[in-house]
Amino acid sequence: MISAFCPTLRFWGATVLATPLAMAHAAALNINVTGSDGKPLLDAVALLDPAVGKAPVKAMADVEISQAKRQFNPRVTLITVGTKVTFPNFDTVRHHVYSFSPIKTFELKLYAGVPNAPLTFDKPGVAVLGCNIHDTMAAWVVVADSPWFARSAANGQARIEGVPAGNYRLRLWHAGLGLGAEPAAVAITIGAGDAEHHARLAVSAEP
Ligand SMILES: [Cu+2]
Repeated sequence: MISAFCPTLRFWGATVLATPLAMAHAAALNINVTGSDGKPLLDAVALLDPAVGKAPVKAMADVEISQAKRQFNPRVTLITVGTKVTFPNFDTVRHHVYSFSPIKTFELKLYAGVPNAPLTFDKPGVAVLGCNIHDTMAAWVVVADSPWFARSAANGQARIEGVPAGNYRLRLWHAGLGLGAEPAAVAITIGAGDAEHHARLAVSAEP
């Protein structure tokens, strides 16, 4: 009995010492995202909002959307409100990056290298980026107004860590859904342990 009990005590001692008090009951939400065909979906975005009120967010540092081989990299960028983004061009051709999206309308006129000033994304939502010269170039910037978010990997898994116990609404987005076609938010309760959620999105092909 004693030998089984002592390691537990040590485990809890280490956990409490290493973690701020407010995070003591934080857990993770694992989301498994598939498309219409049931296969794992890459680059789906999961945002967790408190059921009541808003949680403060901090701007992120050193975010870059580059252009190389006439493509944006990454294609989907997930940032918090207030984050500045730079758009370095590593191609020898010039690009002309723009967005007509209401959350961030801009134009970086025909340029090579790195434009002088980064752009600040100060409203939540999704901005669709294109290039005036190369029609096939497309990228998306998802701006989160919650500190709890994740993007799915190629295996369809997204993991939101450090979520305090409580009630939340989970929102999901994917570029293949088209504007305004996101599924309704889902109620999620986070307790002491990690939670799991499976979502099947009406996405039939990569955009
Ligand atoms: Cu271009």
